[in-house]
Amino acid sequence: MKQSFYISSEVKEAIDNNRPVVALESTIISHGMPYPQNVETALAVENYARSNGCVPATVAIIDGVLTVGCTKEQIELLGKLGTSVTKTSRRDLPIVIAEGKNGATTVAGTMYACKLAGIDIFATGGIGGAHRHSEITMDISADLDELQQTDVTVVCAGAKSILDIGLTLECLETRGVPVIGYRTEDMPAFYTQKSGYKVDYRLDTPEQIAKAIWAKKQLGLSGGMIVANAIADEYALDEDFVNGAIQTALERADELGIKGKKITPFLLNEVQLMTGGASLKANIQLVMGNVRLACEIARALCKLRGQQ
Ligand code: PSU
Ligand code: MN
Repeated sequence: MKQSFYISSEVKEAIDNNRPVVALESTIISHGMPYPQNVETALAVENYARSNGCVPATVAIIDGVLTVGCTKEQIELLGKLGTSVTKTSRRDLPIVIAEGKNGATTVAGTMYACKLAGIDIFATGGIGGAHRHSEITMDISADLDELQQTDVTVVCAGAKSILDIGLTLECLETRGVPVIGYRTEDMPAFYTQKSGYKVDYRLDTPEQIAKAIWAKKQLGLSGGMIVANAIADEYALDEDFVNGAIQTALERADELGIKGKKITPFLLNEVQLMTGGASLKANIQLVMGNVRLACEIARALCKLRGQQ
């Protein structure tokens, strides 16, 4: 029978030799941005990581194989296929693999692949979380439960306010997931630097973050960590402008009765259509910023491991 899991030799070699690796997810490619900007961004991010002494590991399911370290051609395929690729969270993994399909892994799906591969750091745009009214609908992303159990640090620009960020932070606290603000006390809201909520801890250097990851490992404390890295000021969008678009998107989703795994991609797409090029540009820039920070943390962590 075909193997269900594949790790590229470049990624494997880096892990085996304590060289820094940064994982990247693929739902952001297929469901998070339009073609061709999705492919351009995914490839630019990989190039950036390489030129910064790190090995990028884009994760996706390709023809039924959970792949850590996709090729350029595979990234192009995922970008072109877009939302016709199955969005793959933890619960979707076995079926997409058994059916031999292509799957774009979410934060949860990617974290699980990182665990199998032995990758500590993963950079993305925004995480899933507790949706608005989730106290009634129970629509809370599997990303949060994955963060509870899987030992991977996720560098993100916070969560979009399509979610209830306050409830998301409560869920993370319950699950024992530290939320670290990088050079900020504020929980960022993806397109904007502030959400109105605070992070748990502020740390100002990649070395301090690496130390926290290392301490967690030494204690055998399972579960992940969030590093919230706010979008750079020059790329941040106007709060009222974004929130207006989000409000309209939420009303549309309600009218159309969109629920379940479709709701996040629907809201992302609506907001992107309403805010046009500005939000796409912001999205691309914040991902780049997160990869930059993830590379620095990955390098600092390798240094700590090397000293053992
Ligand atoms: N939020 C974004 N961009 C994204 C996602 C969330 O701003 O691309 C994607 C991520 O892959 C995340 C997933 O893991 O959506 C969460 O989906 P759900 O809420 O269905 O778990
Ligand atoms: Mn959901």
